[in-house]
Amino acid sequence: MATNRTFTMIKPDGVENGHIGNILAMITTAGFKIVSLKLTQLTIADAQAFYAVHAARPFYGELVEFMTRGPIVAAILEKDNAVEDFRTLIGATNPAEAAEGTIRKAYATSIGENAVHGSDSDENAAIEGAFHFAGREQF
Ligand code: YYY
Ligand code: MG
Repeated sequence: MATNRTFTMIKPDGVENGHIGNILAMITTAGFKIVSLKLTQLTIADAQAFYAVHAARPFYGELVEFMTRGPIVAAILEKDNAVEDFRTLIGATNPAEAAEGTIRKAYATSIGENAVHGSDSDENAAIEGAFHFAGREQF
């Protein structure tokens, strides 16, 4: 995958609360092109693997439970400087610290239920995109 791509999920809270359309609109308005998109649901094994880097953290069990409780939207996005610009668009992990105009400021309800995921590096964007999408699903 090219390094002008990032990977995102609209998390179960964002889907449950009816924010899919508004969040995708914020993403495309900010200049990101959607190159892969689907509604899906993570199994426990999927969520454990996706967040394996956090396995030793105290919130890991809750995170896995939360991420598997309902459908998510998975997407690969393309834009110059995609990873960094998307992290700016989503805002801080804790919505209490998220800047005005960010997706988490608008739609996150807590540090755990924070509406969206964004990859933290080009390398992880490629890994996370491939976790969710076959090559023929990446346009
Ligand atoms: O990349 P980002 O999602 O902003 O935060 P991470 O530090 O990678 O943590 C992943 C995920 O874990 C976060 O979105 C919510 C949850 N989490 C939590 O529930 N409590 C924390 N203190 C830190 C993270
Ligand atoms: Mg992270």
